[in-house]
Amino acid sequence: MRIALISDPHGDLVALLAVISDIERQRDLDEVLVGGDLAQGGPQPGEVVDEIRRRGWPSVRGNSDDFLVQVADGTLRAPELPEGLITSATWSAGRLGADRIDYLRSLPIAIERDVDRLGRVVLVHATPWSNEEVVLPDAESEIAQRMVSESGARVLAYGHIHTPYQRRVGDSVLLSVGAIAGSNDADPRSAYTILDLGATVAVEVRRVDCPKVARLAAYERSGMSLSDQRRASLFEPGALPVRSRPGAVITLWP
Ligand SMILES: [Mn+2]
Repeated sequence: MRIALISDPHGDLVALLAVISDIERQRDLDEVLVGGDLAQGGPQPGEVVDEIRRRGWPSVRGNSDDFLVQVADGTLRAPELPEGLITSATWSAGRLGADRIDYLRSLPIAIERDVDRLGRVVLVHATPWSNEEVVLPDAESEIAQRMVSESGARVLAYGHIHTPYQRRVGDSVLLSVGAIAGSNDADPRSAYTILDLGATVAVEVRRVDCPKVARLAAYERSGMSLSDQRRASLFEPGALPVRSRPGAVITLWP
């Protein structure tokens, strides 16, 4: 079974479409699963949600999806949040409208698949117990163990941290799939992961170049305000080291 895992498009349709065109060049994919954080932050929140729904790709619900639902419902209880974030989420929620907000609300916390000869494969946004907690690649082994055991997964995949990596945890594999919009590691390109699952787990991280001019133009057309800092951060490397060689296929188990 071959599954592509994508995550965190954050309303960036240009980056999502660049990743989709790379996915369409892959052979023998059985399924594409989405790790959440679909809409908040980018210039085309509605279009990103529509693209994923139209393709029938199942998604989990990220923390920023919950955030948009709360903003739309008027139930947000977080007075300490920066005003700019509230303004941006209010703009996104307005662009989404009630039907897409209901779709975000309906998303599950986890997606599970049973794979022959391997066992359960689970995708969550951040951890099995929270779609917000941050588990970095070098997290203590106790945390990595808890991730795997709470999900009961042979392979536990997550998004949220915007950097792809993989590690073995006992008899299981823990991995983060990378982000479509904005990597937090030294490679600023979009990242996603392909799993080849059977008696072994083979992981391929793919990095995809996103057309700069089109991406910036989408921000400018949207009318959303984009600080100089945020504009630069779209294309600049992040602080974390790159953990996996793009394109390399790593067989992790058994
Ligand atoms: Mn997130």
